[in-house]
Amino acid sequence: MARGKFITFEGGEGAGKSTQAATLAERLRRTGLSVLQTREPGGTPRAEAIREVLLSGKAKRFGPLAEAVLFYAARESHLELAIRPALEQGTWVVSDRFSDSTRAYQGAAGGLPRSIVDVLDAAVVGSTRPDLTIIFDLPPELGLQRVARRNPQGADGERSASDLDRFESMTIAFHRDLRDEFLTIAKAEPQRCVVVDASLSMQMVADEVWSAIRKRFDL
Ligand code: T5A
Repeated sequence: MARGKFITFEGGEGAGKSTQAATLAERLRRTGLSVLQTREPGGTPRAEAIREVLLSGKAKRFGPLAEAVLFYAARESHLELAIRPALEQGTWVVSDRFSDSTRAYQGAAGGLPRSIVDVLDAAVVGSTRPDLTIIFDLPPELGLQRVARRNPQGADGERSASDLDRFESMTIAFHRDLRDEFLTIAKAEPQRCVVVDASLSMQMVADEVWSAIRKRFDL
């Protein structure tokens, strides 16, 4: 049986990855493919438990190395129990975030040396690399506005910092570093990565994603 394809979505906050992952998974299913739509951190009970710790901010005080180790602990479970078995059964995997997020968030923006992320990646991910990575690019101000609109307001109608998670609440400079790093990754690996303009309408972004999929795979 042919191995499934492994597609990852990457980008900053509010870039529209979750929305587009659902649209793509549905579109692929309509072609008759079996599809696993998943996310990081998450995708298995153990990884979802680690997600709660990370996004609550409880691990922030331990620094970017400890956070990166936790992201890779979640990724190891995700790969072992969900991604690799699916790919082996011919199922296509669409993952909302993967290793490039650690490179950008804990590495470039968080200050963890790239060499350390590379060691963790080699140990956990090994050869299970994405066949295609779509990078959703948009100005961070726009992504954060979308997140703010989506998040519920308090009873007083005001939005407090506590409505935002560990990474959404970082400075704008942090989010600009993220954007730069995702574009740097795309430039360094053009055979794997395609950048889409995530500031467009949902329909236009979906069309760009589908066009990238059709160009890369024989569908
Ligand atoms: N992280 C993750 C690390 O630091 N290291 C790692 O190794 C990994 C794997 C995960 C956090 O963990 C960090 C990164 C993240 O901060 P999360 O909640 O999964 O947390 O965060 P995100 O992946 O950023 O998910 P978001 O839901 O915040 O953003 P999405 O998925 O990019 O955006 P989406 O689709 O939810 O859309 C956001 C809002 O915008 C609207 C949607 O309806 C929604 O309301 N929208 C649009 N509006 C206008 N035009 C469009 N084209 C739109 N597309 C979507």
